[in-house]
Amino acid sequence: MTSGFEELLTPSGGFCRDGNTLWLSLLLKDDSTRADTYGGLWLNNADGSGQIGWDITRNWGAFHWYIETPGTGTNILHTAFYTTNQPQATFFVAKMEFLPGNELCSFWFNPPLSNDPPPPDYVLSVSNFSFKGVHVAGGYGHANIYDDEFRVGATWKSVTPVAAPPIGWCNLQWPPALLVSNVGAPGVSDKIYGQIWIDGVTSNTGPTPGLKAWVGYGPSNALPNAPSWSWTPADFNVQVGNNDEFHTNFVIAQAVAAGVYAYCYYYEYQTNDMPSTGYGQKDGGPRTLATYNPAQSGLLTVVPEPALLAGLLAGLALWLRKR
Ligand SMILES: [Ca+2]
Ligand SMILES: [Ca+2]
Repeated sequence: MTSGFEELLTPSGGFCRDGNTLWLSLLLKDDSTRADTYGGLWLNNADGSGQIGWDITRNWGAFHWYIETPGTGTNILHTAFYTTNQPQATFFVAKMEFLPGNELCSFWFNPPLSNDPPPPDYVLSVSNFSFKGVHVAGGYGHANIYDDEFRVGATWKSVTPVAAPPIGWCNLQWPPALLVSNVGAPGVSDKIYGQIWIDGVTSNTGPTPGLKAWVGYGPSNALPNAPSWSWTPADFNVQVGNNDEFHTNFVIAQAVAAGVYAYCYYYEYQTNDMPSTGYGQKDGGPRTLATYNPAQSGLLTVVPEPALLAGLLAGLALWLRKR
């Protein structure tokens, strides 16, 4: 808020007097691998009686962001955005129109950044309320719930950041398939390479400040933002023309079941403000969750050691026979 906000206050000193509109935004992220946590952002009732209006929260036992009736555990909205153990943060925007009686609240999850708001993801009538503060909440177990870049303003533009330059192209460079055994000890895969191009940015020699990459693997029938995917940070490897190349290994814990998994790269370029992000698959991208193509992911086969040995012996026998 800049000036004149006193005019927005109710007689009891809360936001907002009827007839005003308040915008609010923040980044939410949950790195916890545990289900027994909760957290998010709550609005504190202006009369001091706890939370009111709505909460954006992650509830105990669920890996999604919710909008909740404060203090009741009753979900008003249940979003499709998984957040656990993922590098992705969720960008949340709320518009609160304070009206006589109930308020009209509109919500966006990961909206595209633009000069004007896109249509909201949800619009709700919320019981008459005003608030005096916000409560960054997290608790139970070992909560790793992050709130960042909290903004309050009078317009969409004042609470939405400027996006970083977009990712022009990115991929999973090599290899298209991997075989790892994790019996007796965690399995270490071959190096996995990925390349990315951001116009006028990655062409500078060496690593790009603010550019990060991860390699993830998970069930081939799940999108890469599902909590069943595991992510490993990748390191800058080498400059390849105008592209930055990253690389890293997977370490496959012994507990990971034998089977076939998908893998891909995820890139995030953060300047001052909103990061630009994208998934890298075999045929290049960037891909979003909406355009992610399972057929273009890498194929990771986790095999029990005896099978790997048997496969190698079979290959050797075939090779000997061909000689
Ligand atoms: Ca009202
Ligand atoms: Ca570079």
